[in-house]
Amino acid sequence: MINQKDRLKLLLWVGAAFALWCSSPSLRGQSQRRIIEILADRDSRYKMAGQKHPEIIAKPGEELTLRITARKAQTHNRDGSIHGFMLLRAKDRKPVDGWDLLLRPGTQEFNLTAPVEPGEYLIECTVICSPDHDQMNMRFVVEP
Ligand SMILES: [Cu+2]
Repeated sequence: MINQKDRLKLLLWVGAAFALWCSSPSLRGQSQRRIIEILADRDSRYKMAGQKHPEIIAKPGEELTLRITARKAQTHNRDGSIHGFMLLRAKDRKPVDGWDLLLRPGTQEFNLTAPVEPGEYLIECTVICSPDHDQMNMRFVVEP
């Protein structure tokens, strides 16, 4: 026979185990988000390690974590952002919901979902960060 106190203890243990299970994707057998590291550099270019012409290739609706490090170019926005990071559909330049980021100096992480529609996309800087701002862009491809 378990008494009231033991029952409460048991309940707490079950609750704690459940909270742990909920907070850990790997325990649930789900795949972790893919982490993509990007440098938004002081020469008004996006850079990715090992890529001469950086591009991101994603699956439709893929869950991504973008870890973006921003270094100040020449100018910045009033709000302190030094580069932007906006995703547009290439064929009509329609912005993708949730992908209009403003970058502060240093490293920030953004959890984002890739568009579900396969095709070509563009990432562009939205902060006039230097005279070279216009060429601050990179490709983003959603594979079918
Ligand atoms: Cu920029």
